[in-house]
Amino acid sequence: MDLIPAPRLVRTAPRGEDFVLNAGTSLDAGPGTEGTARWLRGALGGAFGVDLAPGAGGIVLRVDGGLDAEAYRLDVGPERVEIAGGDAAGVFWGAQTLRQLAGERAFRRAPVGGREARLPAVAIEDAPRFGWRGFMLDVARHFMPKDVVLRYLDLLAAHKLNVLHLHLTDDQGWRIEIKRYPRLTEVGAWRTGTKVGLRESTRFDDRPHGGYYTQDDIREIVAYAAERHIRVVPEIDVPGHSQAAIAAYPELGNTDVIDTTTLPVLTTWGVNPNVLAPTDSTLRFYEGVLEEVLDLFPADVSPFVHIGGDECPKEQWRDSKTAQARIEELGLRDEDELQSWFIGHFDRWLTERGRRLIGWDEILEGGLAPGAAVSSWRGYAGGIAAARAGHDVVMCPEQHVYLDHRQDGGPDEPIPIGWVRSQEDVYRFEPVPAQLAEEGARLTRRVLGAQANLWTEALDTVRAVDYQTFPRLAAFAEVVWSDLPAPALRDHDGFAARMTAHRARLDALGVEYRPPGGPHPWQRRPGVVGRLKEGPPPIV
Ligand code: TNX
Repeated sequence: MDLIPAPRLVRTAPRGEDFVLNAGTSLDAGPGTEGTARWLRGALGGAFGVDLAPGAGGIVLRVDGGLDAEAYRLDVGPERVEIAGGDAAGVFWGAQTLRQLAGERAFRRAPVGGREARLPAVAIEDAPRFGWRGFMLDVARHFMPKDVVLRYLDLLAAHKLNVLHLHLTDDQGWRIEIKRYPRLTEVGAWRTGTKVGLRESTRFDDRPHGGYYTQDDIREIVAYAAERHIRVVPEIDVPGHSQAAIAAYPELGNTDVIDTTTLPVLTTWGVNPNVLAPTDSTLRFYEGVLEEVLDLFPADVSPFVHIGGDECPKEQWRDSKTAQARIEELGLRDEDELQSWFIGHFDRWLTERGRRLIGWDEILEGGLAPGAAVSSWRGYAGGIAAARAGHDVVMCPEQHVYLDHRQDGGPDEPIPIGWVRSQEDVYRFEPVPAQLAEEGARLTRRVLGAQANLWTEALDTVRAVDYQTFPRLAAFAEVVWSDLPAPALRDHDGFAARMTAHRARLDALGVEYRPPGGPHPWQRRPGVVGRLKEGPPPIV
């Protein structure tokens, strides 16, 4: 059956009879399963040209309060297929497994080779290891049209991932319409050109790049995600990575240090010294932004709001009389504490509105705000420190799950970045570091889950995004969903064997993953300079 991610328990019936799905198959959807019924009719209805009309027997969907949240049972017999989920999400994850049982043709949008599918007789019991099974897509560095985001939501659902973190703002672009500040998108959503490659690369295209999501686009994305039991976590990055906003509203920058009116939306990459001014007017401006963000991302869909906090160089604050006056007035020790004050402000502001702040692990520096959760990206250390201090953590160490990093050490990888992280490396990623596990369940529980992050400095098309993301996201999905043993004991050979069937599913979906033998000629980018890190990544 080659299911990915692997379920906890699979019992096959050796002489059991297959279930035949065809035009006569009915769908019996119990209370709370209507969304999954809609999804099944769309997916299987398209793939096999069947109606799945309401009726008894056939495919039966039920919520069963006796099961845990997100857990499901799937029973396939000759007469009926029953999915029982602990909640609506559990039923939906069961339906994803059902689709895999129906074969690769179930991943196409119209029938090829007949309007019938055979599902093997089987009994499955399944539940996720973590509640936060995330993927971050950087739509700021290269904008990805709305359709790409919706397609990725489908791909996440197919892998039982349930969080999409959208990196919506950065130096190189602002991607979300904010009605009260129209220049954020009029000016901030596009740049005049783009540096091709990283660091030492001297190549620029002279091609304008841009795009943004209207508020209705965002509402559609959020609703589409919710229908698939995926939470969308918006990221508005402050106080660093903000040059697109400063280009639109120069008063947001450190105007007593540089002439911010000349700052363009950035066309290059890297850590950027042009950061927000730590003033009351900047805070008010971003409260205005966040008010609209909260309206677009309702609390029940997305309690967490990501405010970035990463890579904020402090030179301008050191040189700024205004920033220094602020430090003195607040009785702070240094610029790190000033950043902590900045983040703390939004922690309180979000908490007052029933939300939770999450930020990159730099928000630990200068003191972590009381309600904050941490995306631990520079390694495990930030996450461990945060968990010990009683904070929730999402593990996304760049040493393991940065999907912009190259998949192979050979010369053919397109614009090679970072360390070599193969499918097998990702398969052996462990979200709960030994130090925390040893300290017991109280700390282990602080690890909400993990996230694979895709930064797009070098990825200018959905094709390039597919290449970096797959097959590794499938390995990641199994890490966060399945009950795998310790990394060294994981059966990667077995996983790789199942990936043969899974690649056929990805082919049917039209995903341009990296082939096991290396990139197709058209997936290479000969001559474009990347940014390598050599050797095995240090585990920190
Ligand atoms: C670090 S991860 C960044 C990003 C870059 C990424 C490239 C993080 C919070 N900041 O701005 O895109 O490295 O790998």
